[in-house]
Amino acid sequence: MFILILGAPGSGKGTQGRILAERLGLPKITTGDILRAAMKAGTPLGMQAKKFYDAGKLVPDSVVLGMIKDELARPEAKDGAVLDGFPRTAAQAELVDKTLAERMQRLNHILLLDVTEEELVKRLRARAATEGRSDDTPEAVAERLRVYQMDTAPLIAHYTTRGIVHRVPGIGTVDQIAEEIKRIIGR
Ligand code: B4P
Repeated sequence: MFILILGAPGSGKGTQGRILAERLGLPKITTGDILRAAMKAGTPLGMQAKKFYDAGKLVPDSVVLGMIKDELARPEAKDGAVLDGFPRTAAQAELVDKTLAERMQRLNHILLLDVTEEELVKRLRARAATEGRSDDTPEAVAERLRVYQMDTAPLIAHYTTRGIVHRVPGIGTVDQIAEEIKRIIGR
């Protein structure tokens, strides 16, 4: 089973993706974590990504598409995965759809975490104070929210036509939201 967790920055994709992947025994593929690790290690991917990442912009598809292809090709992901942080653009969605279709697979569920902008900003501000992530500055957060609306939110319409999008109220405790996801997926 392939499940995509979709939502604005700070909507809780990482938190809920982790819980869901553990419960279903699926690998979680998180493009943000992969990019952060690459930047930390100073690999060519990390060096290419850094200036976009720090500014809150999407790392260009020309850089990210190959990485996504490699991740989906990993043996652990052959029967399913929780996708956190991608697809995020039309080109990424096309790559994911095509790669899975070639394997006679498809995205089964899309969980759209619905959180107000006010709450998103509050959460990211709190995380900036504790973790100091380089893209949690007020300027980068504003840009990430703008980019989400412009590039990623249109994917909702793309997948809604397939009837696989579930809107999940993303405000409440982590456990309450996880329970709601369990109810929606049915396990
Ligand atoms: P990501 O790492 O994906 O970051 P994000 O979408 O901004 O989400 P984030 O991790 O911050 O928040 P989450 O929803 O998990 O991407 C960062 C950057 O990497 C992008 O800007 C881009 O540059 C690059 N990138 C990544 N993927 C890419 C791709 N496919 N293509 C191109 N570029 C890409 O929320 C977590 C926060 O909310 C935490 O602080 C958590 O404690 C809190 N939280 C969770 N649940 C909560 C709850 N119920 N109540 C209160 N707080 C909660």
